[in-house]
Amino acid sequence: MKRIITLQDISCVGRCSITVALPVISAMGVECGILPTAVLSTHTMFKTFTCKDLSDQISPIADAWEKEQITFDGIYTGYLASARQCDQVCEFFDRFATRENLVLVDPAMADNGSLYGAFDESFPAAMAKVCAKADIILPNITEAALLTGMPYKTEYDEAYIQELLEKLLKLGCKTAVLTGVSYSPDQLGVVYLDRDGQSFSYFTRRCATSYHGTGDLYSSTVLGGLMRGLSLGDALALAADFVVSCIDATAQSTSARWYGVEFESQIPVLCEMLKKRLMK
Ligand code: PXL
Repeated sequence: MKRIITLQDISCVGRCSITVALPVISAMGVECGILPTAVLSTHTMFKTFTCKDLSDQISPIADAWEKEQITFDGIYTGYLASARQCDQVCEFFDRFATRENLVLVDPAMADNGSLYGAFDESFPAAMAKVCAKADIILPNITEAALLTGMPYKTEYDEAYIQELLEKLLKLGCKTAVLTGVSYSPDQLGVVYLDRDGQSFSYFTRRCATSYHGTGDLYSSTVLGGLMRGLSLGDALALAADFVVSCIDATAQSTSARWYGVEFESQIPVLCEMLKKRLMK
Protein backbone atom coordinates (compact mmCIF):
# COMPACT_ATOMS: atom_id res chain seq x y z
CA MET A 1 0.00 0.00 0.00
CA LYS A 2 1.25 3.46 -0.84
CA ARG A 3 1.95 5.84 2.05
CA ILE A 4 1.59 9.59 1.79
CA ILE A 5 2.19 12.38 4.27
CA THR A 6 0.05 15.47 4.36
CA LEU A 7 1.23 18.70 5.94
CA GLN A 8 -1.60 21.06 6.80
CA ASP A 9 -3.64 22.25 9.75
CA ILE A 10 -6.22 20.43 11.79
CA SER A 11 -9.36 22.54 11.86
CA CYS A 12 -11.25 20.59 14.50
CA VAL A 13 -14.71 21.39 13.10
CA GLY A 14 -15.67 22.56 9.64
CA ARG A 15 -14.54 19.83 7.20
CA CYS A 16 -11.33 21.06 5.61
CA SER A 17 -7.61 20.28 5.51
CA ILE A 18 -6.74 17.16 7.54
CA THR A 19 -10.31 16.25 8.53
CA VAL A 20 -11.00 15.90 4.79
CA ALA A 21 -7.64 14.53 3.58
CA LEU A 22 -7.43 11.70 6.10
CA PRO A 23 -10.83 10.04 5.51
CA VAL A 24 -10.81 10.57 1.74
CA ILE A 25 -7.26 9.35 1.08
CA SER A 26 -7.72 6.39 3.45
CA ALA A 27 -10.99 5.42 1.74
CA MET A 28 -9.11 5.38 -1.57
CA GLY A 29 -6.80 2.67 -0.25
CA VAL A 30 -3.76 4.81 0.52
CA GLU A 31 -2.11 5.14 3.95
CA CYS A 32 -2.39 8.77 5.00
CA GLY A 33 0.12 10.04 7.56
CA ILE A 34 -0.35 13.54 8.92
CA LEU A 35 1.92 16.32 10.04
CA PRO A 36 -0.42 18.87 11.67
CA THR A 37 1.01 22.35 11.24
CA ALA A 38 -1.53 24.08 13.49
CA VAL A 39 -4.62 23.20 15.50
CA LEU A 40 -7.61 25.51 15.05
CA SER A 41 -11.02 25.26 16.69
CA THR A 42 -12.52 25.69 13.21
CA HIS A 43 -11.25 27.06 9.90
CA THR A 44 -10.85 30.81 9.65
CA MET A 45 -14.21 31.52 7.98
CA PHE A 46 -15.92 31.18 11.36
CA LYS A 47 -16.19 34.48 13.24
CA THR A 48 -14.46 33.14 16.36
CA PHE A 49 -11.63 30.67 16.22
CA THR A 50 -8.51 29.66 18.12
CA CYS A 51 -5.20 28.75 16.48
CA LYS A 52 -2.23 27.01 18.07
CA ASP A 53 0.74 27.18 15.73
CA LEU A 54 2.72 23.91 15.69
CA SER A 55 5.68 25.17 13.63
CA ASP A 56 8.11 24.12 16.36
CA GLN A 57 6.99 20.49 15.97
CA ILE A 58 7.74 20.16 12.25
CA SER A 59 11.48 19.75 12.46
CA PRO A 60 11.64 17.35 15.49
CA ILE A 61 8.95 15.17 13.90
CA ALA A 62 10.90 15.14 10.63
CA ASP A 63 14.11 14.27 12.53
CA ALA A 64 12.39 11.29 14.16
CA TRP A 65 11.04 10.07 10.81
CA GLU A 66 14.47 10.37 9.22
CA LYS A 67 16.00 8.36 12.07
CA GLU A 68 13.33 5.70 11.58
CA GLN A 69 13.98 5.78 7.82
CA ILE A 70 10.33 6.45 7.15
CA THR A 71 9.65 7.28 3.50
CA PHE A 72 6.62 8.54 1.62
CA ASP A 73 5.25 7.83 -1.86
CA GLY A 74 3.58 11.21 -1.86
CA ILE A 75 3.91 14.51 0.00
CA TYR A 76 0.81 16.69 -0.04
CA THR A 77 0.58 20.18 1.39
CA GLY A 78 -2.48 22.38 1.84
CA TYR A 79 -3.22 25.40 4.03
CA LEU A 80 -0.05 26.63 5.77
CA ALA A 81 -0.40 29.07 8.61
CA SER A 82 2.52 31.46 8.00
CA ALA A 83 5.45 32.40 5.75
CA ARG A 84 7.75 30.66 8.25
CA GLN A 85 5.78 27.45 7.81
CA CYS A 86 6.19 27.75 4.03
CA ASP A 87 9.97 27.82 4.53
CA GLN A 88 9.77 24.83 6.87
CA VAL A 89 7.76 22.91 4.31
CA CYS A 90 10.42 23.69 1.67
CA GLU A 91 13.01 22.21 4.04
CA PHE A 92 10.78 19.17 4.56
CA PHE A 93 10.68 18.65 0.76
CA ASP A 94 14.48 18.87 0.64
CA ARG A 95 14.64 16.03 3.16
CA PHE A 96 11.82 13.76 2.03
CA ALA A 97 11.17 14.40 -1.67
CA THR A 98 12.99 12.01 -3.99
CA ARG A 99 12.97 11.31 -7.73
CA GLU A 100 10.44 8.54 -7.16
CA ASN A 101 7.87 10.21 -4.95
CA LEU A 102 5.30 12.85 -5.82
CA VAL A 103 5.03 16.32 -4.30
CA LEU A 104 1.57 17.86 -4.66
CA VAL A 105 0.98 21.41 -3.44
CA ASP A 106 -2.43 22.97 -3.03
CA PRO A 107 -1.57 26.63 -2.30
CA ALA A 108 -4.76 27.05 -0.26
CA MET A 109 -4.65 30.75 0.61
CA ALA A 110 -7.32 32.64 -1.32
CA ASP A 111 -10.62 32.47 -3.20
CA ASN A 112 -13.04 34.73 -5.05
CA GLY A 113 -10.43 37.41 -5.62
CA SER A 114 -9.09 37.75 -2.07
CA LEU A 115 -6.61 36.24 0.35
CA TYR A 116 -8.00 34.36 3.37
CA GLY A 117 -8.29 36.59 6.44
CA ALA A 118 -5.27 35.20 8.28
CA PHE A 119 -2.75 36.23 5.58
CA ASP A 120 -1.14 39.51 4.57
CA GLU A 121 0.04 40.52 1.12
CA SER A 122 3.53 39.08 1.62
CA PHE A 123 2.20 35.53 1.97
CA PRO A 124 1.80 34.58 -1.74
CA ALA A 125 5.56 35.08 -2.31
CA ALA A 126 6.27 32.57 0.48
CA MET A 127 3.77 30.11 -1.01
CA ALA A 128 5.36 30.59 -4.45
CA LYS A 129 8.58 29.11 -3.02
CA VAL A 130 6.63 26.01 -1.94
CA CYS A 131 5.05 25.74 -5.40
CA ALA A 132 8.51 25.98 -7.00
CA LYS A 133 9.46 22.63 -5.46
CA ALA A 134 6.29 20.77 -6.43
CA ASP A 135 5.65 18.20 -9.10
CA ILE A 136 2.02 19.31 -9.30
CA ILE A 137 0.34 22.47 -8.02
CA LEU A 138 -3.42 22.96 -7.82
CA PRO A 139 -4.29 26.65 -7.40
CA ASN A 140 -7.67 28.20 -8.12
CA ILE A 141 -7.70 31.30 -10.33
CA THR A 142 -7.39 33.72 -7.38
CA GLU A 143 -4.36 31.84 -6.03
CA ALA A 144 -2.81 31.58 -9.50
CA ALA A 145 -3.17 35.34 -10.01
CA LEU A 146 -1.58 36.06 -6.61
CA LEU A 147 1.26 33.60 -7.26
CA THR A 148 2.08 35.00 -10.70
CA GLY A 149 1.26 38.70 -10.27
CA MET A 150 -1.34 38.44 -13.04
CA PRO A 151 -4.63 40.33 -12.66
CA TYR A 152 -7.54 38.37 -11.18
CA LYS A 153 -10.41 38.17 -13.65
CA THR A 154 -13.91 36.79 -13.35
CA GLU A 155 -14.50 37.09 -17.09
CA TYR A 156 -11.76 35.72 -19.27
CA ASP A 157 -10.95 33.65 -22.33
CA GLU A 158 -8.69 30.68 -23.01
CA ALA A 159 -5.70 32.96 -23.63
CA TYR A 160 -5.90 34.27 -20.03
CA ILE A 161 -5.97 30.72 -18.64
CA GLN A 162 -3.06 29.69 -20.89
CA GLU A 163 -1.00 32.67 -19.73
CA LEU A 164 -1.75 31.90 -16.07
CA LEU A 165 -0.66 28.28 -16.59
CA GLU A 166 2.55 29.29 -18.37
CA LYS A 167 3.43 31.75 -15.61
CA LEU A 168 2.68 29.14 -12.94
CA LEU A 169 5.11 26.73 -14.64
CA LYS A 170 7.74 29.47 -14.54
CA LEU A 171 7.57 29.29 -10.72
CA GLY A 172 9.41 25.97 -11.13
CA CYS A 173 6.76 23.26 -10.72
CA LYS A 174 6.48 20.46 -13.29
CA THR A 175 2.71 20.59 -13.83
CA ALA A 176 0.25 23.38 -13.11
CA VAL A 177 -3.44 22.57 -12.67
CA LEU A 178 -5.92 25.43 -12.55
CA THR A 179 -9.17 24.70 -10.75
CA GLY A 180 -12.47 26.56 -10.95
CA VAL A 181 -12.10 27.40 -14.66
CA SER A 182 -15.28 28.29 -16.50
CA TYR A 183 -15.87 29.34 -20.10
CA SER A 184 -19.66 29.13 -19.91
CA PRO A 185 -22.17 29.85 -17.11
CA ASP A 186 -23.30 26.24 -16.70
CA GLN A 187 -19.86 24.60 -16.61
CA LEU A 188 -16.91 24.49 -14.24
CA GLY A 189 -13.70 22.55 -14.52
CA VAL A 190 -9.94 22.15 -14.45
CA VAL A 191 -7.20 22.72 -16.99
CA TYR A 192 -3.60 21.61 -16.75
CA LEU A 193 -0.36 22.31 -18.56
CA ASP A 194 2.94 20.55 -17.97
CA ARG A 195 6.55 21.37 -18.79
CA ASP A 196 6.42 19.26 -21.95
CA GLY A 197 3.55 21.36 -23.24
CA GLN A 198 0.95 18.64 -22.66
CA SER A 199 -2.44 19.97 -21.67
CA PHE A 200 -5.80 18.62 -20.58
CA SER A 201 -9.14 19.93 -19.43
CA TYR A 202 -12.23 18.45 -17.82
CA PHE A 203 -15.53 20.17 -17.14
CA THR A 204 -18.62 19.23 -15.15
CA ARG A 205 -21.92 21.03 -14.77
CA ARG A 206 -21.68 24.02 -12.44
CA CYS A 207 -23.47 23.42 -9.10
CA ALA A 208 -25.83 26.12 -7.86
CA THR A 209 -24.12 26.58 -4.48
CA SER A 210 -20.47 26.66 -3.51
CA TYR A 211 -19.24 25.30 -0.20
CA HIS A 212 -16.20 25.83 1.93
CA GLY A 213 -13.62 23.03 1.84
CA THR A 214 -14.28 21.76 -1.68
CA GLY A 215 -10.72 22.71 -2.72
CA ASP A 216 -9.31 20.44 -0.02
CA LEU A 217 -11.70 17.68 -1.01
CA TYR A 218 -10.62 18.07 -4.63
CA SER A 219 -6.86 17.98 -3.96
CA SER A 220 -7.12 15.04 -1.56
CA THR A 221 -9.06 13.02 -4.14
CA VAL A 222 -6.57 13.89 -6.90
CA LEU A 223 -3.70 12.71 -4.71
CA GLY A 224 -5.53 9.50 -3.78
CA GLY A 225 -6.21 8.79 -7.45
CA LEU A 226 -2.60 9.41 -8.47
CA MET A 227 -1.33 7.14 -5.69
CA ARG A 228 -3.66 4.39 -6.93
CA GLY A 229 -2.05 4.69 -10.35
CA LEU A 230 -4.53 6.83 -12.27
CA SER A 231 -3.19 9.21 -14.91
CA LEU A 232 -3.33 12.87 -13.91
CA GLY A 233 -6.23 13.46 -16.30
CA ASP A 234 -8.21 10.57 -14.83
CA ALA A 235 -7.44 11.66 -11.25
CA LEU A 236 -8.57 15.22 -12.01
CA ALA A 237 -11.78 13.98 -13.64
CA LEU A 238 -12.52 11.54 -10.81
CA ALA A 239 -12.03 14.30 -8.23
CA ALA A 240 -14.30 16.69 -10.15
CA ASP A 241 -17.07 14.07 -10.38
CA PHE A 242 -16.72 13.26 -6.68
CA VAL A 243 -16.92 16.91 -5.61
CA VAL A 244 -20.08 17.38 -7.70
CA SER A 245 -21.61 14.32 -6.10
CA CYS A 246 -20.74 15.67 -2.60
CA ILE A 247 -22.21 19.08 -3.40
CA ASP A 248 -25.40 17.45 -4.70
CA ALA A 249 -25.65 15.40 -1.51
CA THR A 250 -25.21 18.54 0.60
CA ALA A 251 -27.69 20.70 -1.32
CA GLN A 252 -30.66 19.40 0.69
CA SER A 253 -28.90 20.12 3.97
CA THR A 254 -29.83 22.97 6.26
CA SER A 255 -26.28 23.17 7.63
CA ALA A 256 -24.43 26.41 6.80
CA ARG A 257 -22.11 26.40 3.80
CA TRP A 258 -19.02 27.00 5.89
CA TYR A 259 -19.44 23.59 7.57
CA GLY A 260 -18.21 22.11 4.28
CA VAL A 261 -19.73 19.43 2.12
CA GLU A 262 -21.24 16.21 3.43
CA PHE A 263 -18.65 14.02 1.77
CA GLU A 264 -19.16 11.25 4.34
CA SER A 265 -22.29 9.88 2.67
CA GLN A 266 -20.49 9.88 -0.71
CA ILE A 267 -17.47 7.78 0.31
CA PRO A 268 -19.05 4.60 -1.13
CA VAL A 269 -19.69 6.52 -4.37
CA LEU A 270 -16.02 7.57 -4.44
CA CYS A 271 -14.88 3.96 -4.00
CA GLU A 272 -17.16 2.88 -6.86
CA MET A 273 -15.93 5.72 -9.12
CA LEU A 274 -12.31 4.82 -8.35
CA LYS A 275 -12.93 1.14 -9.05
CA LYS A 276 -14.46 1.96 -12.45
CA ARG A 277 -11.56 4.19 -13.45
CA LEU A 278 -9.02 1.59 -12.31
CA MET A 279 -10.70 -1.06 -14.47
CA LYS A 280 -10.61 1.10 -17.63
O1 PXL B 1 -9.93 24.98 3.16
C1 PXL B 1 -8.80 25.73 3.28
C2 PXL B 1 -8.52 26.07 4.72
C3 PXL B 1 -7.80 25.20 5.50
N1 PXL B 1 -7.49 25.48 6.78
C4 PXL B 1 -7.89 26.63 7.35
C5 PXL B 1 -8.63 27.56 6.61
C6 PXL B 1 -8.94 27.27 5.26
C7 PXL B 1 -9.71 28.24 4.48
O2 PXL B 1 -10.24 29.18 4.94
O3 PXL B 1 -9.03 28.69 7.20
C8 PXL B 1 -7.51 26.92 8.76
